[in-house]
Amino acid sequence: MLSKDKKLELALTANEIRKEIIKTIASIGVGHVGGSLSIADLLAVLYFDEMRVDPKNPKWEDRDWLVCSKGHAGPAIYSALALRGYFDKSMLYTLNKPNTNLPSHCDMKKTPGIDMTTGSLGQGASAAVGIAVGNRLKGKDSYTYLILGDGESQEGQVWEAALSAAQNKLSHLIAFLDNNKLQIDGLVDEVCSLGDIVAKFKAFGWNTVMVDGHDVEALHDAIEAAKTSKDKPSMIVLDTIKGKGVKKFEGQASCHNANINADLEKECLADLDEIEKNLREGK
Ligand SMILES: Cc1ncc(C[n+]2csc(CCOP(=O)(O)OP(=O)(O)O)c2C)c(N)n1
Ligand SMILES: [Mg+2]
Repeated sequence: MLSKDKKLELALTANEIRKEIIKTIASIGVGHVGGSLSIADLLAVLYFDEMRVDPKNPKWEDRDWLVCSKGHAGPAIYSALALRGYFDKSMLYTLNKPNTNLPSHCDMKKTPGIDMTTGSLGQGASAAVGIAVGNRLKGKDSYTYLILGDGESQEGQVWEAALSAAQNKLSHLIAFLDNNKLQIDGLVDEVCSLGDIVAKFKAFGWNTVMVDGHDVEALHDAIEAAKTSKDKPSMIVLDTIKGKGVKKFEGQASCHNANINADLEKECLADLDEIEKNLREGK
């Protein structure tokens, strides 16, 4: 459970992350907006509540690690990192521009706070397993967090990693599957359905639950429960909406990699301002 104040604070932070996602993508005119907006609530809970990190010392040996395997959601991670104080917000507006340290997909050699380079779908799952094994070998109690897409989970590599995590009893690996029902070409169910994804991860030997991925309290509670696991990795399946927060984008396959011009930016920010107002008024 979260206090009422903390719940409001995290929901407002998620909304701020969404605003930064819109502004940074609008600054270059195009980007992976849909799958960035769908994980904003998760990132608020991770970076502003659950994760043991030090923004002034991003490589701190005792930190918790985050692998965003759906590396095209870079703009979401960068927005969260900037708000958390890893770097100045002004850097966000270099997104994907020449010589930037914020390429559209996550790059651990460029961005403070990025723990693994990702973008080739599926690979982050194996990397997270390796990081979790490595931290355990070093005697660390750090958690490794992993964010997967639902379309991404059609990759065979995700399931090899899932087997390996269970075999190695990686209780400090906590994964999230952003079940926003859409991939590039349309509905995941129509392209190649994941079926009963909760049952599948359970069958692979993971603690598995499904939660509302836009409810900061449900996310917090699920992560706290996952932290009590003794011998299994945990998979928290997030019931989410691609493009969450912007009326024009919500549930639209076309928001995967969308153009945002100045007019659309204003429209998106107006939607998010309305959400902020409602949150502050307790609606
Ligand atoms: C191995 C690989 N194949 C294809 C791509 C191109 N690609 C980038 S994002 C994407 C769709 C991913 O869908 P999903 O995981 O559902 O992402 P989200 O809805 O969260 O944006 C694809 C096919 C890639 N990055 N890597
Ligand atoms: Mg998806």
